Amino acid sequence: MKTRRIHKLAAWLIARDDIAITAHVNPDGDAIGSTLGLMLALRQIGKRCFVSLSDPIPKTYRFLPHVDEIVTPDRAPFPPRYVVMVDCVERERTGTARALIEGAEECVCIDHHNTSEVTDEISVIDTSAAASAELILLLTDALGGHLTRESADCLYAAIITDCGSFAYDSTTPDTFRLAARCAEQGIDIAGLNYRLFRERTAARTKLLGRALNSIEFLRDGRVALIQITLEMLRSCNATSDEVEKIINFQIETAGVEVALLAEETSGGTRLSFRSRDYVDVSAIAAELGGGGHKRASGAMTAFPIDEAIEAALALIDRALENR
Ligand SMILES: [Mn+2]
Repeated sequence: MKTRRIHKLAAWLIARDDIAITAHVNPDGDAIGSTLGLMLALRQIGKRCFVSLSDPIPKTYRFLPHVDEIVTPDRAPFPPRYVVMVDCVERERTGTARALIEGAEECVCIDHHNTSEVTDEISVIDTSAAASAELILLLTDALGGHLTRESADCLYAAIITDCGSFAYDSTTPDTFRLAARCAEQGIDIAGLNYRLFRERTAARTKLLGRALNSIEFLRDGRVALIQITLEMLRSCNATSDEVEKIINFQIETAGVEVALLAEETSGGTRLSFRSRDYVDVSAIAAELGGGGHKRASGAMTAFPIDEAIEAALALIDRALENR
């Protein structure tokens, strides 16, 4: 089934040219690595194509090969006739790249998220893939291209970001098989892992220290709370980017069911939630005007930090009681 669809998409691409490749806003490792991987495969078979993303590339991914060639949609090198959306299916999720899609003759998707939106005959949606990059590798084969050290770097980076270095439920035997094919190209496995998951700026390390020092365990240790104030960010010389991942330390504490991280901003409070087993934090975030997944969610509120925490804790308490 999957193979047949991928061959159909490959045939569609082989018959076309002048292609833009895009992905969702706030691009992650899979969005960036998969779009670059597809660009390299299409260039191998002589296609004119480029990658265009609405938002800037986060620092973590800026070492990937060809990442400098990614342009914002207003700087497209030519008006594309066709667009491939990677790692998302909703046109709105591509941000300003929507203009490219609207100016093109046709747009298809290749994605692994659960969705019912796509009904065309060409797009490939496969929720069994741990990353869109798995599908891009199979598409590379179907196009008659081959992996290179550069495309393997991009696709391996994409795979390990989405499956948490083979730690998430989404990891399948195929994930390992496809990652192994990347490894055969001589990629720097330890180096990629370090750059994508472990390397921190000094500011981030300092902020982490202050944050962990201030952690509060509430509700018999079932709730872990961290507050990041503007003063903490300033004193560590850290930016909002550097708050990311601190919440993992909270939820990875034995006995904790819900982690709440409240970050003070100039316009209010950003709340992040994680849960371990049973609390649906997407519902909690939704009540505060945000959203996300059952185990990871967030909301931006206009409340000052104390009030935002109070509101979030009331919802968390209700969820813990309703178990
Ligand atoms: Mn993905």
